[in-house]
Amino acid sequence: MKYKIIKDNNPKLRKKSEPVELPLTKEDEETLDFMLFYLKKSQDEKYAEKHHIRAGVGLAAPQLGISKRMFVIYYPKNENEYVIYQLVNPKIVGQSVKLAALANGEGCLSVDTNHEGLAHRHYSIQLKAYDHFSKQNIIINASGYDAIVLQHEYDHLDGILFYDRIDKQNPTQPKKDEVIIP
Ligand code: K3U
Ligand code: NI
Repeated sequence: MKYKIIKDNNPKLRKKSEPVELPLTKEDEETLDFMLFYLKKSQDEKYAEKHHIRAGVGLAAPQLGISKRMFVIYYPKNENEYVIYQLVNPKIVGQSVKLAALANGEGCLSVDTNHEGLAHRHYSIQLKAYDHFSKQNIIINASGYDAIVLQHEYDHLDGILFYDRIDKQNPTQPKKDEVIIP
């Protein structure tokens, strides 16, 4: 297998990733397409069980040991729509003062140990990127769960893991006016 998800004991996961040259090379396109394929398959219960993989809603290139600023997001928005992005050189250009965290904490395909606690993030963000899925530059205005997933993946590009954002002294204490997402 050409691609393998690396774990948090691998120092590559802690590196700041490099910007990607546009237009994309065939190799970068192949990586982005593999990441989308992987996420789709990971959400197919039978496939995931057979191949011993965990379900994920996002995957960043550094998690494959590839130090490039790209990540992919794939999850159902409602009964007939999916949130699908294959983002290249994303940049967060705006963020709310208001914070948010998932009530049950976060998980990560590169982290096998349990890290309980609130991972504090911005409640809403504005992000600019080139999207390989729609083949255009896009601006995403996201809030709540959508913004949390984007920030989790974005963090991977800067070598940051979700448990870095948990207050180790008070792991379950919300910040002032923080939105706790069920
Ligand atoms: O959040 C996860 C999930 C899986 C199936 C259904 C619903 C949710 C699994 S963990 C996950 O998807 C990470 C993926 C990672 F680590 F590769 F980046 C992304 C993520 C987890 C939690 C909050 C935000 C993003
Ligand atoms: Ni992760």
